[in-house]
Formats: sequence, C-alpha cells, structure tokens
Amino acid sequence: MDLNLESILAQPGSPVIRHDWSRDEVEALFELPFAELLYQAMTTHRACFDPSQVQLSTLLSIKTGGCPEDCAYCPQSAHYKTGLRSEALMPLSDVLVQARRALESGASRFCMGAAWRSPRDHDVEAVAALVAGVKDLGLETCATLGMLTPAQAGRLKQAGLDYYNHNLDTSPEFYGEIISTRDYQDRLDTLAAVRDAGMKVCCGGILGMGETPADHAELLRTLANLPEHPESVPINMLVKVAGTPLAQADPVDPIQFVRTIAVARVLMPRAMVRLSAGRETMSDELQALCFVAGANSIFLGEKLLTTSNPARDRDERLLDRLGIRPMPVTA
Ligand code: SAM
Ligand code: DTB
Ligand code: SF4
Repeated sequence: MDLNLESILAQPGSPVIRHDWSRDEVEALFELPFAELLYQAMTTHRACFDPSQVQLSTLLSIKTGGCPEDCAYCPQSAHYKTGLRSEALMPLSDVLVQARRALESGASRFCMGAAWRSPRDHDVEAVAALVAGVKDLGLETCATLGMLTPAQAGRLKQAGLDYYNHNLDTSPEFYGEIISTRDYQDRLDTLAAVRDAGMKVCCGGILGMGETPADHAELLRTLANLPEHPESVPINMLVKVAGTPLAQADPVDPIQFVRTIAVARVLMPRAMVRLSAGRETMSDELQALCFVAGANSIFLGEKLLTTSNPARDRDERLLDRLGIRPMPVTA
C-alpha cells in the first residue's frame, strides 16, 4: 500500500488524536509487521498512561434475559433457547450488596447491564436509583440498558451515571449479518444522546463472529472517527453460547485479536482499551500480549453478565506475574 506511515504515526511522547482516519490508513496499520505495530501501540500507550496500571471493573446483570432483540451472539435474546432463566430488575438492596463486594475486591467501576432493547421511562427511573446508590459507595458507575432517548440519557446523567456502554459490535457492513431488529444508525443515535447528556462513552465490539479483518478495521475506524473518541473501548472475544446462532463460529486468530487491540490503542490514544469478554478461554500469554499491545482495563470477578470470567485467584496471579497494578479511580 502506498501510504506514508510516518506521517500518520505518533512521534514518541506526542499521541496523534484524529477523527478523519481513512480506510487505507487503518488497514495499513493492521498490516504493519507485528513488532512494528506493537512498538507504535506501546509508544502511544506510554504517552498517555502508566503501562503497568490496569483499570478494574465489575459487571452485574441487573435485569436478565427475555430481550426482544435478535443479536446472534447473545444468550439473553428471547429469540434463542439458551436455557437462561429470565430475571426481573434487581432491587436496590441486592445491587448494593454486589457493589460493596466489588469495592472490597479492588474494582473502581461498577457496570450494570440490563437485557432491554430500550428501557421505558419508569425503568430508567428505577435504574437512576441504583446508580445513585452505587455512586454513594464511591464507585464509578456504568450502565448498559439498550437504546436511550436524549431525555433518558439526561436523567441517568443527573442520577450520577459516569459511563454508558453501548457497543457498535462490528463494522457497518457486517452489522446486518448479526442483528436484524435494529440498525447501525440506532446505535449511533444513542451514542450521540449519551454524549450530549455529558456522560462518558464506553463503546466497542466483538471479534470472532465470522467477520473479516476488514470488518475489524472498519469497526475501529468508525469508533475513532466519532466526534469524540469513546473514553472506554471494550474489545470482546465472542463467548460462544449453546443455543445462539454463533455457537459454532470459527475462532478469531489470536494474533489478529492482538493487532485489533494495538490498532485501537494507536487510533484512540487516551481511551481505556478493555480486554473484555472472552478472557476465560485465553491463555495467560495471549492476555499478556494484549496488555503489551495497549489494553488497560479488564472485568474482574467470576461472572460477566451471564457467562463466566476467570477466577479471582487466576487473575490475581496473572496481574502479579506481569507487575500490573490497579489503576486508581479517575471519575
Ligand atoms: N441490551 C443492551 C445492549 O445490547 O446494548 C445491554 C446489554 S448487552 C449484553 C452488552 C454487550 O455485551 C453487547 O453489546 C455485546 O457487545 C456484549 N455481548 C453480549 N453477548 C456476548 C457474547 N456472547 N460474547 C461477547 N460479548 C457479548
Ligand atoms: C462489553 O463490551 N462487554 C460486557 C459489557 N460490555 C456489558 C458484556 C459481556 C457479556 C458477555 C456475555 C454474557 O456474560 O452474557
Ligand atoms: Fe438484548 Fe443487548 Fe443481548 Fe442484544 S446484546 S439481545 S440488545 S441484551
């Protein structure tokens, strides 16, 4: 490819913050020799963060299953028989028990997930009370509740919500293969409502759904070309759940997974890049490479929303062996 990479890459100490990445530029980053890409990602990481610190978040499913959307990866969709038991919105007292546990285990952010397509106003009111309670404990708050109206986003901000997670999941081109009950623009509209309400954006995707490397590049390009970069970019490895259409999906090449983390770091230098779902089936060495490539956030705790995450002692050993310390709260 005939591109002057030097003009698009960071000089040591000065990260490049751009919102006009072209398809060719992003693909050229993906195609760099692995060591060169990692060097660029590490240089960018160091310019913005202490590379030996990782932000720790904990997830809780506050409303489980029965979702009307047909996301092909999701165990919580009512379209698929995954054997998951649906549960109504959790009461505040139960959420606070879990939040205190998260705090004691060293997490700085508490993320609450609900299997809604789009919450009703009274659902948002109930979640606002949960957010206020969790915030009072001194944790950063994050929620992922589906599509929001601008007024709902404003209400959550007022209750003390720091982050809203709403993933683009994949490239605009591949999206229709994975979800038919909403479109890409719906996601972009909610992201804009969250931003306009003054909340921080957590937005990323999933690898391993049968997409191509070009889709990885287009997902990251879409994220980096948003008017503001998301503060948090979760990169999930598909957790294959029996009963979902993607239960037998071919695994993503682990080297391509690391490249995706590295390109996310180069394109969005100041974002927390989260090594998100899928760690349980990754080797310690693959996770270590992801941290070297610029990942600096993980979910801690033995459960994600409905699927499992590495055991606490395995994570402690891994972080200890890598000399990684928890990042202090930033909100
Ligand atoms: N219903 C809301 C929504 O879709 O925005 C919030 C909850 S939803 C479970 C949050 C995110 O979890 C999805 O956007 C998707 O990226 C991720 N996710 C769900 N199932 C997954 C799986 N099996 N493997 C990896 N990530 C998954
Ligand atoms: C994100 O990108 N990954 C998390 C969080 N945001 C909400 C969710 C992962 C869910 C994995 C499947 C499950 O446990 O249900
Ligand atoms: Fe519903 Fe979210 Fe799962 Fe899609 S990812 S089925 S919207 S819970």
